[in-house]
Amino acid sequence: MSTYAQELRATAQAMVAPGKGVLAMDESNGTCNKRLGKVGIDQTEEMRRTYRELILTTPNLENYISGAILYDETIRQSTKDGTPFLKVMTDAGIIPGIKVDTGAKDMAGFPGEKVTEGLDGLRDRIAEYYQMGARFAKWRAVITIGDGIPSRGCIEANAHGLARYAKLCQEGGLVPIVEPEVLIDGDHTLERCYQVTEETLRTVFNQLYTQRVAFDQMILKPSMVISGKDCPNQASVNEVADATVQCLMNSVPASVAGVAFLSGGQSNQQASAHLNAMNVKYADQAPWTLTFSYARAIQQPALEAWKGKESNLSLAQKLLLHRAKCNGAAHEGQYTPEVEKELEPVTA
Ligand code: 5MM
Repeated sequence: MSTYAQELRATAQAMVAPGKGVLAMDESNGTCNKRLGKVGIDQTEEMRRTYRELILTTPNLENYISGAILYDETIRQSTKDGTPFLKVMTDAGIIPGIKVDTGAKDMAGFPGEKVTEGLDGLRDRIAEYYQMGARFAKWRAVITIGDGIPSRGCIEANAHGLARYAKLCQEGGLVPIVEPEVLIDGDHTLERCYQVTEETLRTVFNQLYTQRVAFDQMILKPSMVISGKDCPNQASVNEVADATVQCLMNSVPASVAGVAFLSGGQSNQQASAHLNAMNVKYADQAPWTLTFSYARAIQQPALEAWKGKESNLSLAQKLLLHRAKCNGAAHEGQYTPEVEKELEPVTA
C-alpha cells in the first residue's frame, strides 16, 4: 500500500465534497494566450498572471471550488503584492493541483490522432510539486471521433500513458485526475459518442488496473456522452444525462473516488444543466459523486467581461463566482432557472 494512501483518499474525497467541484485553470501558455487574444487582451506573461490573480482572489470562491488545477508557470507565480498563489489558495481552503502532461502530440503512424506526452522525468516533477504544496495532478488524453477513428492503437497508447502517470502520482502523494477526453468536434451522433466513450473508458480502466492504480485514490475526469457539435440531431439534456450515466455504469469501477466532468466546448448553461440532470436522476443510484472540473464553462463570462481592465475586475469576479455557484448547485441537483438568473441585474 502506498505511504500516502490515507492522505490520497482524504484529498480525493475533499475534491468532490458536496456542492463543490474543481476549477480547471491549467491552460498552457499557448492555450491561455489564444483565449486572451480572442477577447483582445495582450498575450504576455504579466497578463496571464493578472488573469490568474483575478480568478484566485475571487471572494468566496472556496464555497463552490474545492481545488484548482494550475499550470507550471502559474504555480510559481504570486499576486501583485507578492503573495504566492499557492498561499492564496491554501489560505482560502482551495486545494492546489497541477497539470503534469506536456501536451497531446500527433501520433506517429496514426494520421488525425494524438497521443499525450509527459512521462519522462515525471517522478522528479511530481516530487517537486508535492514539496511546493500541490496535492493532486491532471493528465489529459484526447480521443478524436472521425472517419475510421479512433483506432485501437490510439486508445491503447493513451490509456497506457494515463495509467503510468496515475501510478507515479500515487507513489509521490498526488491524487491523479485521469482525463480521457472524447472530443465534441464532428458530426457524430450521441450513439457513436457512447460507443467510443465506452471503449475508451473500459480500456483506460483495464490499463489502470494493470498498472496497479488504486481506484479509491483517483478522480476520473471524463467527457459527457453528447452529440457531436455539428450533428444535425442534438440530443436533449435528459438524453445526455441518461447516456452518460449509463456509459459510466458500464465501464467505471464503483470504488473510483469521484467523477468530475470536463465541459469540452459545451455552453456554460448546457454544462450546468447536464450535470444537474445527472444528479437529479441518478445521485441515488450512481456509486460515485458526479461533479465538475470545468475550465471554459466557468471562466468564459469572466474573461469576456474583464477585457484586461482593472475597472472590470469586480464584475468579472462576480461572473466567475456565479458560474461556480451554478455548477456547485448542479452537483447537488439544485440548479434551477432562478439560480441561473440570480446575476442578471448585474450583467444587464
Ligand atoms: C478539456 O480541457 C480541460 C477542461 O476544460 P473545459 O472544461 O474547458 O473542457 C482543461 O483542463 C484543459 O486540459 C486545459 O484547459 C487545456 O490545456 P492545454 O494543455 O490544451 O493548454
